[in-house]
Amino acid sequence: VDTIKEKTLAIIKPDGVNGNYVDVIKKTILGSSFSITQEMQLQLNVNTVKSFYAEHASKSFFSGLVQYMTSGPVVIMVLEKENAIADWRALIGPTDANIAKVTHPKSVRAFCGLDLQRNCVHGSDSPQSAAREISFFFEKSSSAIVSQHDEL
Ligand code: DGI
Repeated sequence: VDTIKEKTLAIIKPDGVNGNYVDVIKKTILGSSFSITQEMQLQLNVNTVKSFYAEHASKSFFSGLVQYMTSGPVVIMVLEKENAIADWRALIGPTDANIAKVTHPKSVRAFCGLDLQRNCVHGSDSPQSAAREISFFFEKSSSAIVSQHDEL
């Protein structure tokens, strides 16, 4: 039986990389039947984070979010499996890591996240976001953005 594979974008945020969670998160990903089809480690710059999170530009937490996401290297991956978008969101748990620890203790944000802002990982929230976010980082036509970084 053919299954229809789907792709989503995952980011291990600076607190995850800094806390040495990259290997355990990748093990969790691979142990949950995802394949990692693309991966790179980058130091994001301010303009890239502002563009990536443009939908939140008017929010009170935006400047903190930009500061946080540029505070150290991130690992950006494309994950693939059937139902990848919803399954990765379920695996990472609620946005606020402190809530995740209570309501979803086995989630990724529960074991490696610190709080609402420093929640360790990102996952695309819809097919539209996944398509946009994957091309944002990985399409050749978007290399103008990625080439502003020092790829590590
Ligand atoms: O899709 P999510 O990452 O779960 O959440 P989102 O798209 O609503 O928000 C993007 C990121 O912005 C989120 O991972 C953490 C941060 N954020 C969201 N809401 C708040 C927030 N940070 C702070 N400090 N306060 C918020 O209310």
